[in-house]
Amino acid sequence: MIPDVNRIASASAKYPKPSPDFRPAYGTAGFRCNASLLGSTMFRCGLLTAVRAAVLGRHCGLMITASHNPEADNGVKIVEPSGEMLPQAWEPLATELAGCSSDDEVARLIISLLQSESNLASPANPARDTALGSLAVLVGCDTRPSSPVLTQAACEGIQAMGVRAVQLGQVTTPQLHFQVAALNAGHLSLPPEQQLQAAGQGASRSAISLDLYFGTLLPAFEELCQGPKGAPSTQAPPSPTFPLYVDCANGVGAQHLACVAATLASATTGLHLHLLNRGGTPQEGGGQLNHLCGADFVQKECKAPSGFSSLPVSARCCSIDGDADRLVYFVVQQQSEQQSASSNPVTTPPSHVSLLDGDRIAALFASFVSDLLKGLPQPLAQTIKVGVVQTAYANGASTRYITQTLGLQVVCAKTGVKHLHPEAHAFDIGVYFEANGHGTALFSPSLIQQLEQIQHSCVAARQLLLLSRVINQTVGDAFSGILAVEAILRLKGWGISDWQAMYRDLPSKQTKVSVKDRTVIKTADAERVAVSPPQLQPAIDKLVAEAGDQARAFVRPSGTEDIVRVYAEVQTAEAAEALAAAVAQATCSLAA
Ligand code: 16G
Ligand code: MG
Repeated sequence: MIPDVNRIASASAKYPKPSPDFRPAYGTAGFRCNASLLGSTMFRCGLLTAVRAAVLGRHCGLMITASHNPEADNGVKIVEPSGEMLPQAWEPLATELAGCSSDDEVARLIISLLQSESNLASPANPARDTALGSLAVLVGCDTRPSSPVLTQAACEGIQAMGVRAVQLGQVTTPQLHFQVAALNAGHLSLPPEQQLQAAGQGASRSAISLDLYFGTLLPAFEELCQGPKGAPSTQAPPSPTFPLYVDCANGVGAQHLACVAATLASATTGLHLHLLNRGGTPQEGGGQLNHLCGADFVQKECKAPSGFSSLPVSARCCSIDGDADRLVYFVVQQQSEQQSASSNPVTTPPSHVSLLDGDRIAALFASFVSDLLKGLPQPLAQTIKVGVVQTAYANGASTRYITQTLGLQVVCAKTGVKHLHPEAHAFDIGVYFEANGHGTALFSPSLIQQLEQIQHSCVAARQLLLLSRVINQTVGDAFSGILAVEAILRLKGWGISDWQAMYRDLPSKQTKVSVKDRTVIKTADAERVAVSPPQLQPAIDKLVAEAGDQARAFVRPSGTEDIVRVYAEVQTAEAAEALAAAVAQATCSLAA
């Protein structure tokens, strides 16, 4: 089962590092940098993912994307058989492998890893007897021009290990996670080898269809929207059609949403998706990936994405990111509200938006789950543990709403999906979201089993089950998020303004500062307290105390950029600006 060291070394020779000192780190979002530097990293990630598959005796995944970053960047993330992220214990191994100086070093590290990890495996571990050729790594990519070449590099790494590389072509990150989990659960099967070779020739052709993915989400959405059978007519939707304007970030989400838009519009749900920023080639008039659009732009700038300034008044809008694993909703403020003087669309600055961010999506999900729990029989309802996982960036008003109004537990985790996701597993229903729109909800297998037993006699149990199918539980998924939000708003009989009225965000300000070495800043308590340099937290505490009631501020070194991020939240926008500026200044002088 141990592959040939020479075969690995000679395959590696085709993908030299861009320079001897190139040592990228597998960080919060995997490897990510300018695409032209990534050939060796991608090949080596292919090797490592194949090792991971071999050690576990199960199929894994590899997603080639740089999400919301500029089009010239690219990146890669490794996906576990369960559809979850690579365990943190393996991240330093990925970093070490990407930094190896020679092809021999790469091959030796891979073989020693395979041997040591396989030895660690228990006698019952299926990996011991699994032939490498029966294992697969599913490879997906987004729409970046660099994706085909990098996909090829990753596939050659996988194949050098004797594992099958299965190209899914252009898929969203959550679709890739879903497919990997479904394959391992036996809900999908691998195509024959000849079909794989044919699919490999065209990067946009998927070797495994997405029928199961859409066939899980869409019927559950449709049934959920219908509401409890025999519901009073007051709960019926106020209008037969529900227009939703979707900013697709000129990314991979556009093509997949376009495939299901007709089904959604014609189904009983009447959800009419108007897809904007759909990408495509410049000749077709397609906009550039993530440029002046996408969830990151809208959330950070609080501005309407390109093409959204002249929509119908109060149009319901949402924005996804370049790989469709993030979602925020928004309403464009009218030009009159912004006292815009110019009527020239070229010079008119983007309109401001009222944002409904990840915190608010989490609050909506949690509120719906709370409603349904009331419809479950006792003692089941009492035993179900429901919680919400947030980060320090969650607006204090959302945390207060979830704890005080909904009476649910809130846990604060460190920034990054890999930190929130495991915390959500501690609950029977664990909703997690970052303010930036990354998030999902997890349902424990034992709860699912109990709900299945009573679903025919209990409407609330059936609805919770449907919610668990609409939501992609492997990772945050913008499509799932759209379907869940739309179904919940409909069932609650709510418009955007009702959703906004749940709570009022405290004004907040985010800023960033550059310091010589950001690693001198160490944090504790889910990044809410700076423990180093020692004078920093007392300085922040003093500034926060002076800023008044409900003030809060923290700093943390970014996991994706060479900067320190600063967050401040107070009762007025001016005070938030001032507090953020003062904390930034203290950080600069104390972390110099
Ligand atoms: C990555 C993370 C995101 C996090 C962000 C923080 C994933 C899939 N993505 O984009 O969750 O919010 O990094 O970036 O985990 P920062 O460390 O630069 O603030
Ligand atoms: Mg993303």
